Amino acid sequence: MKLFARVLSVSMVMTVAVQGHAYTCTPGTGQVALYRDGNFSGPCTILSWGNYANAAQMGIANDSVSSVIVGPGTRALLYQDSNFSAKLNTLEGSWASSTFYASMGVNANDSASSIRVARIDGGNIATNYLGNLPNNRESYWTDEIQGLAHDDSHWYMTQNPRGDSPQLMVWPLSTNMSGYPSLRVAMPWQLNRFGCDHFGDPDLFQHPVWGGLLVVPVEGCRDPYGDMGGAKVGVVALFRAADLSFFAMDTLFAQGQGGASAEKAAWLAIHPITKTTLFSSSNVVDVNNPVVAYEVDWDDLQPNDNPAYFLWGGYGTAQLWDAEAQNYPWIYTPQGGVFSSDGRVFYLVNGYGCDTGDYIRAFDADGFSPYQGNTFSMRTASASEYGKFNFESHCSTGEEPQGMDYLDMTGRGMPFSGQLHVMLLDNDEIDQDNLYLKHYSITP
Ligand SMILES: [Ca+2]
Ligand SMILES: [Ca+2]
Ligand SMILES: [Ca+2]
Ligand SMILES: [Ca+2]
Repeated sequence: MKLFARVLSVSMVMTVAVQGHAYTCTPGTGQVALYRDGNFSGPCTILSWGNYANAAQMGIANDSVSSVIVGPGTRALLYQDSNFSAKLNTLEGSWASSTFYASMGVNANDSASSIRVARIDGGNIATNYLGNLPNNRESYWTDEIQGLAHDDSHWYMTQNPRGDSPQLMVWPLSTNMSGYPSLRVAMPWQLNRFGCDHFGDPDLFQHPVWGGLLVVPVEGCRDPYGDMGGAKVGVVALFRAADLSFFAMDTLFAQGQGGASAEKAAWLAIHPITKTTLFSSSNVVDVNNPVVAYEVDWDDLQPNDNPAYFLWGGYGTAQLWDAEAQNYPWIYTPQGGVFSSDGRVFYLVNGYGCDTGDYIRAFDADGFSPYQGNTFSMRTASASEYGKFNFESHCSTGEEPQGMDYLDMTGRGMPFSGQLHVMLLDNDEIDQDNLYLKHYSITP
């Protein structure tokens, strides 16, 4: 917590210092200014929309950039090597004004050797790492913690503690999580009877009749309709946000269509604009196993303890495309997914063990159509111990990304800041797992 408070105070000081400063290089719309020294000092250059493959083209000494001003509506992609190799930083800001990056982030100072300057052709991405809060929190409620969601007053979490039933819990939104959840309940009999054994990263839907519903992906259930020959399936379970009581369930019938596991469902995300499209995937996302979009029939939903048909689909899909690498990345063990509140950016975090990579990837989700095949193009991915979009993860010691949520905490007077909130778990062998909740903002 101390670390987080320190990060916040530094950024506030920086904001004050920025005001009233006269800059040698002032970028306009579609431009960036690169400075040799920190805090926008020393020799500088202004670059317009385009690609600059080496230091000579950038017009500034190689491995020298220490601060950047990004003009309105502009995105700067900085690379450690020439010819756009080894992504260093994705820096962008608001449409209305310039954004000031007074430093380059972890291990990224004096490193840039090529740069792309682009228009923001998608929503703003929350790539600015603020810190952990809670930081290394260990408690009965952090062991195998899995996912995060919110409504206007509360956080909701899922957990699969070792040697105990999967759990749901709720916290006031104002908490710093140094205490204990205000309510924590075990997996109910309506799911136990099917042998379900895992809660994933949830989302929350405000139902006009039934009130807040926590929407949870659940794994390892025997098919509740009994029409899959005893095979296990992933399901969606709904719980009343008010008391975490069971409400209804249905199967994620399209999981594993491309060969991935049909019973895996580690995350789901409800589209924040349509509110009737629910996204999920199995344990692999690749060209054969796209993210699946289910249509949710909220209107006919009734509270009951039987399998209920509320998920439908034609069904739409989202292929995840990496335009820079020109491929559909193989994303193993997705752990959390969420949309920005305007629906324009889709975030997916994955990883478990050093061979799969621990990444937060951000995709352009503009123009999504729920009944068609869609392509979400990747805008950037996090790095570990590098740059502004730092997702520090030590896979060799068992650290594992978990669920995520998107909520703009600006101006709420809450312990956290930022818009994107991502869990990391340390997977201790001998005692309870410790939780790091990482926070990312759109602008520094
Ligand atoms: Ca420098
Ligand atoms: Ca370099
Ligand atoms: Ca979530
Ligand atoms: Ca521990």
